[in-house]
Amino acid sequence: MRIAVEALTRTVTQIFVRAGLLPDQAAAIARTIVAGERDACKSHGIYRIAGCLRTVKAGKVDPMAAPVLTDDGSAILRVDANGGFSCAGFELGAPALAERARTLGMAALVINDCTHFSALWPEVEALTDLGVAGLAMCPSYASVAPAGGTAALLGTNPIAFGWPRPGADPYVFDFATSVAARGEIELHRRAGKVLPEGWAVDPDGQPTTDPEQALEGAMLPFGGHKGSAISTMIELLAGVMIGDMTSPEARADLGGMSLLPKHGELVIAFSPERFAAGRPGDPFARAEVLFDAILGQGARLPSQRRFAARAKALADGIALNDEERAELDRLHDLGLAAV
Ligand code: NDP
Ligand code: PYC
Repeated sequence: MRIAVEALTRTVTQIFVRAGLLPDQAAAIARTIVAGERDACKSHGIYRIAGCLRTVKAGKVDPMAAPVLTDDGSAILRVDANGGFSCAGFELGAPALAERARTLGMAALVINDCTHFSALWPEVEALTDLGVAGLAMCPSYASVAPAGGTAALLGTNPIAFGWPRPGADPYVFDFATSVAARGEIELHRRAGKVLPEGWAVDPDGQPTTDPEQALEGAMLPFGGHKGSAISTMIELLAGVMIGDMTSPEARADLGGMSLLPKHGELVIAFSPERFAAGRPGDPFARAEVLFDAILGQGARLPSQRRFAARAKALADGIALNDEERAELDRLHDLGLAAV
């Protein structure tokens, strides 16, 4: 069964409105979730709806929150999500962020006090659409052991980067700094599949391929000590530095990991033209030389798989199985009583 992107967006928006969210929040969340499903990023697609609703029902996120943007004219723009989800907060701040980066060369958007569940590529793509390069990062909740450690401490801490390519899809990467996103472990658990070796340790710190044990124990950082250091940097820049919660604090605040975490996010935008001013060559043309060389070796660019899935979904609709359709109907009809 295939469903058009617009129709799925309407359905998901209605689910959130019926669950008591302000229409602006509901629509922003629906756009993000449907983008995940459209681009074949199942770990942050419609499967996330139930978790969002559980977090609303538990009173851990404010369904009526309206984000507020504060702009003192400096390079740092601030959005207070006021205890709501991050999506509407990012949408509020993104145009001002891109504008400030064009004016100053670079600028940062700090989002505080938000519940965060989403992939970051929709955000860096929103910036490349506005003609600037973007870097986004956030903590999550303690679920990853530092390299050499045995217990959950760091978050799965995603980091995403986007570079605008005139006339082509942007260069975008977006990944968890754990070997895989926690959402992937959950999807393996639901499908009754074992995990690949090297993803996680059990509660005793021993390697495991059992998703249940992994969820109770700890995931591992990607790239050993290198991923561990990048993840720690994210805790510092997008937690400590912006005066918001680190992953261990977010987990303690939530009292577990069955709900979605509340913390902050840091998004930085750069104007390639401003940085390259006075230097030889056009930065966008020079970037294309690099991308051509990568592709010329038979390698693919990150997000190429996603853009291909998007093109198919826009042409033919998004494929949902019977179970997924039934779950959407259930969430729509029962609202918060479904979770
Ligand atoms: P993946 O490992 O699936 O993908 C990471 C990136 O690498 C993607 O940009 C992907 O592009 C690219 N890629 C994959 N294979 C190749 C290849 N062979 N050559 C070139 N590029 C490649 O991502 P993760 O599982 O680590 O993360 C999934 C999502 O989870 C992310 O969107 C992240 O933001 C989100 N997340 C969110 C968290 C939160 O707290 N909000 C926490 C952790 C993760 P492509 O998509 O085209 O394959
Ligand atoms: O997939 O690791 C994850 C995740 C954590 C919070 C939102 N997504």
